[in-house]
Amino acid sequence: MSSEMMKQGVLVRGFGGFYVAVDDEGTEHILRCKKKFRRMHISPLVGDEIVFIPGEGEEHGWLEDILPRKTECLRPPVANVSLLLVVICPSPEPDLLLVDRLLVRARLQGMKTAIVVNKCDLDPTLAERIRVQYAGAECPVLAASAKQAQGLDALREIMLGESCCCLTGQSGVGKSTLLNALLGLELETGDISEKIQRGKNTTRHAQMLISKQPEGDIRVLDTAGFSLLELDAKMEPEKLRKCYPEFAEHEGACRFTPCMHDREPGCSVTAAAAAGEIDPGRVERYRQLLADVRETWKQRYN
Ligand SMILES: Nc1nc2c(ncn2[C@@H]2O[C@H](COP(=O)(O)OP(=O)(O)O)[C@@H](O)[C@H]2O)c(=O)[nH]1
Ligand SMILES: [Mg+2]
Ligand SMILES: [Zn+2]
Repeated sequence: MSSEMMKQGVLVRGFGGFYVAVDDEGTEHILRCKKKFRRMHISPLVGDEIVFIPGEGEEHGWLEDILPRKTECLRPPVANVSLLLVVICPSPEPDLLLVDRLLVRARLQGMKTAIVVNKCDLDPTLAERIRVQYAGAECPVLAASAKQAQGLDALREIMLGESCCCLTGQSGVGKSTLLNALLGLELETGDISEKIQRGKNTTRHAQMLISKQPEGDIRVLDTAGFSLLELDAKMEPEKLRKCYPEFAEHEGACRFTPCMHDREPGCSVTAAAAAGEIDPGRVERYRQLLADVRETWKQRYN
């Protein structure tokens, strides 16, 4: 095959052993996968930037190459997620331990993060309270109401130009409603799925949606599968504190070095939390996660 026939694109979904790629013009191509990938134990993932040869007529094309991945997740299987949007809302009540777990996971994988406080029509004060708590966390907090179409422009703005965004969070916080409002889609939302599936996640396979906006493309996954994931079983307890930007300036300032900022005497993080310089809730939940990570780390050798 000559190289002039090669095109670049992004994998948006897979089905029955085939893959669907979208090229720069927004055209979809159905592709077969070369055997070499199986030999190399590489599975193409939704989100992969690829090189392919388009099919002709009824013939499907060929997936030729996968470009290096910036990020990679296995559950759900997706590549190149660059921005994780953690959605919370007044009801169901925010689970901040879950939020922090997701932020840690995203950081470990090299993703940027933001918190979206949806349903601000129900409680206009929640977003500001969350903003205060996450002030040092390098995680912008955006207020939105999918129902009343509030805050959507700011949300679109941070999603623009990302190689792939993913909305995550508890069931019922309004992820599907938000995506519908943001991108003019018609994804199934709680009202329907609760009747049919008794509130279960309706989205099983990750699929990338590409929305043409006047300012560029927004690429987003339609899956909620990032929710409720455990921290990586291989995570060293020492790594956890590095996922908290609030702690950075305290590294080396504690009596013990290294300090896990747990219950050690003379801990600078403990002092900063007591003085209200770091949100005490964030520190408390960090310690809960640290206990989890330590436990998992220990059990790994049993
Ligand atoms: N009041 C209010 N309700 C909302 C808003 N966004 C979503 N909902 C409702 O919250 C419920 C769950 O929404 P859904 O999008 O299915 O949540 P998901 O499970 O996170 O995808 C539905 O009944 C929505 O109508 C909002 O901004 N304000
Ligand atoms: Mg949903
Ligand atoms: Zn310390």
